[in-house]
Amino acid sequence: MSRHYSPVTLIGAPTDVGAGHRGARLGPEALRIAGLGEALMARGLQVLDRGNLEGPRNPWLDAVDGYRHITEVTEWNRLVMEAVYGELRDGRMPILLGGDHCLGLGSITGVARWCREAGKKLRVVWLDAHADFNTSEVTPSGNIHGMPVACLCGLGPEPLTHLSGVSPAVRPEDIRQIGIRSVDEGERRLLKQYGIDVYDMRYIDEVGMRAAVEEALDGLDEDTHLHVSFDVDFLDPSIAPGVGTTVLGGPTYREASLVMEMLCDTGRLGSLDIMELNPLIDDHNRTAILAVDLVESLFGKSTLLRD
Ligand code: 5AB
Ligand code: MN
Ligand code: MN
Ligand code: MN
Repeated sequence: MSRHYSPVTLIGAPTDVGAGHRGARLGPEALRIAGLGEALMARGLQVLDRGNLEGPRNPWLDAVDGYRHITEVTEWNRLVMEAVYGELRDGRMPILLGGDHCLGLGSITGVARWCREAGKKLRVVWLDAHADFNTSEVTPSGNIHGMPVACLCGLGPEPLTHLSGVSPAVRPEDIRQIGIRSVDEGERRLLKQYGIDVYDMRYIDEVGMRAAVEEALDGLDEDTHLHVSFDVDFLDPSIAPGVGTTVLGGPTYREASLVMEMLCDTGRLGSLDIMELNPLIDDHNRTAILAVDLVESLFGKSTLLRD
């Protein structure tokens, strides 16, 4: 299926300031070396690689008041928000190369800001083993990569919840989470309280990936901007070992390919994050190569022969 896409822009965000392991700062380079830009060009897309954003270094300190590195996390998110928003304003599709997933906050805040201005609806599909809905009170780690979805929904510290001045940046009902299988206790309560639509692995086992994704995409129309936030730990660690926080029991290669193909089929993809890749704990860059393969499916590569 060929489809018209806006030109895409790669934006590297080389930091692990929100994570519990160091190494995700090397994610953008690993994705480039795995051939992300070339693969998209081979699919007929116009690709501009803007190189990497430059933000504060990771001071690697303990949590203060339930947060690690909140100042640095805020600055990185501000940079990401401006970069993502700027691309959309210029009619381009931003692809954020993480970097840890705390930056999903800046990316989606930038997307939401643009959607408000353009009069578009927003649907966020969050592919992850984790719900990333912790707060300073309930976090087991203080790592802010476990908090971006809560911050997007207005729950969190002011500098993070008000990155664009508007809070909540995203309405909870515009978010769908797929692949979830590791949720902390307090986090579970908050997810319920905020009514987040979670397609956890148990549900996927029971109804199948196709039905889960169909439900998650229900109601998408031509006025909807689809943002995909792809935490690579969404995938089963047997195929994707190169992430800091692996959780057993994730989607197989076929299931993940199906998700990407179904997201592609909507024709509404408007922005993408590829996050949490940590080449230091990978095996010869295989997780980056897999991520590139799945992104190709998101942009139309398919094994489907029947119409
Ligand atoms: B990721 C954990 N819930 O808050 C926490 O990889 C893990 O962006 C968070 O999904 C994982 O520390 C964050 C235990
Ligand atoms: Mn995540
Ligand atoms: Mn995760
Ligand atoms: Mn992680």
